[in-house]
Amino acid sequence: MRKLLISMMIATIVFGYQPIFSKNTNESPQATSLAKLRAEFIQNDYHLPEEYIYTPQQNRMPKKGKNNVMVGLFQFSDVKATLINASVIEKFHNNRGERSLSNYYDLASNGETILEYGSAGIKGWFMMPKPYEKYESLEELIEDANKIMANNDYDFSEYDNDGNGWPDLIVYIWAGNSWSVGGPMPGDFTSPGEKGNIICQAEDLRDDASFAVTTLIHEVFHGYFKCFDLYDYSYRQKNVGGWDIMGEGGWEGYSGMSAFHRWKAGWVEMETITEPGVYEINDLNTKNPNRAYKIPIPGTQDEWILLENRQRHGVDGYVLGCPGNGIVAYHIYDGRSYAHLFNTVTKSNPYVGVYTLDMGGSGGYKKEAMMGKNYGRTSLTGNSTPSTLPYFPTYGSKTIRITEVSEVGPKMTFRLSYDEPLTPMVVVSEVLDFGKVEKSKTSTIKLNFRNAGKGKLRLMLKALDSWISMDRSSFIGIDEDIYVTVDATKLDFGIHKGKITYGGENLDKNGYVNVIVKVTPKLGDMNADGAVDQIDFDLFQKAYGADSDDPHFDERADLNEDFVIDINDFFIFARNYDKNKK
Ligand SMILES: [Ca+2]
Ligand SMILES: [Ca+2]
Ligand SMILES: [Ca+2]
Ligand SMILES: [Zn+2]
Repeated sequence: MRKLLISMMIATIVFGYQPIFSKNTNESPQATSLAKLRAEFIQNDYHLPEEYIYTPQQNRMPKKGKNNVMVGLFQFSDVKATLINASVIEKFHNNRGERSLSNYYDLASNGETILEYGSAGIKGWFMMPKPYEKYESLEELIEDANKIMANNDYDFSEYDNDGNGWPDLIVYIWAGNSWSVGGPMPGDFTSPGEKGNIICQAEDLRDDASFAVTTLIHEVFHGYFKCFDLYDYSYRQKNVGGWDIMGEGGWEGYSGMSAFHRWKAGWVEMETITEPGVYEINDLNTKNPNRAYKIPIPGTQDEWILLENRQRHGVDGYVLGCPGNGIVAYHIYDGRSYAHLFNTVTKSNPYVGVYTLDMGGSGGYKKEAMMGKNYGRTSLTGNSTPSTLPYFPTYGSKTIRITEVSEVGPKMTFRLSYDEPLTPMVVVSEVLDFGKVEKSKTSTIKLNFRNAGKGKLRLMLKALDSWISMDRSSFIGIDEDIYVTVDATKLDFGIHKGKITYGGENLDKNGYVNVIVKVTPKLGDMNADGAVDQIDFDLFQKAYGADSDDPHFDERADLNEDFVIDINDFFIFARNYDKNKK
């Protein structure tokens, strides 16, 4: 056995074990593959090293009115463009009112911020001076591309708002498919460079997609408008669902923009309201006033409820747009500064910056989060699920009560009032995620219930699924921990979702906690035949060295679930190797 392990070890080293991460202080988080970033993040106890947290350079923000973006298209003698240049250029701008980068920002800003492309326009495909196989780094590609632009009548000062003599935003599109050609070809990439921001995108980002305008829009939002991702880099939860192009919804084609990000970009006013009364709220995709409200959560310094009225047209009609029409509520937490990792769950901070309150309880991309009388979803209170309760409750504070939400339309109304916390109010995480559990095992974790109201919580708990059990089914207290166990022996391989419901005499309605578990074979048993043996090793070896962007990536070999198959996975594999097999 020992000998076998040593030979396995040598095999892996010969494959080329690479350091997970090369630290480069000039690189932005987006400059690094997400998979690698995630690996670093998990190894560092769910924190990113300082050098990956960067501050936006506000003086390179586009101004109101017209702004020039410098765009170039490049191909190589050995990697030629497949699209004609006109089909790429029309993803930037076209006169037919069809989807384009310019059109998106025109709509999102209601005409306040216009993106144009300078007097030289968009040209290419320019032929790069060397074949692709001769390029070793992205920097080398960019340097040659810059020279080509300068030699083709691009006046860099036309693209310079901050007066440093360099374009504030450059977009370079590279012929080829970022998966199949390998080498330094970027997929999608944004970097706040020393002189200006640069976005590099492959003509064909993924195996089956031609040049995607929504990816370009997303990257420009990072690179030019200094907005951050709203999805959770640890992938533990969905935060905004389908309601913002910077969230996980972008992966599914939801390409609308929330009031939160339009406010960050300076295109919508956020009106703070605290007085009880009936308020009007207008379609976010209009120029009308009263499109977004901030309602501070009493008893907190930095938590608020954001209300907006979404209607599926304008940018909310792009591709899948937003999931539906109606008032959408978010829990905003300014306790995290708006920067990279603003919306990522960490061990020290389980609460994210922007979280869509999923009033329909549909989960996933939160397709039924919108409220309206027609949906029967007319109230959001301290006792609803989800609720207006703060993440960090202060004993005895008032709670926000949104009621009487009107019929859905471009002009909607709601009533704001406050509840005195005379009764107990449950604060509990909506998701209890067990991660991976081997099929032969059980796993137990703690679920914390806190009280934001007065008096003691009296709760009855019920697991709706036979594979979930709890150390007790009721309690009376203020702050209570329940130990929840999942029994993977009762389940098939794969992801399972279950529910724990809770209710009490003083609550408006029952609440629930979603339980998630991924049942796996014994770690290393890649073909799930009950043994970790030579067959598995052959499979493991094929995937070794891959990250999740790599076609050789095999999820079954990523034993520590960090989206990179490396020496750490190998250690787990070796530990589990079946000693009884040859
Ligand atoms: Ca500049
Ligand atoms: Ca096996
Ligand atoms: Ca791994
Ligand atoms: Zn992003």
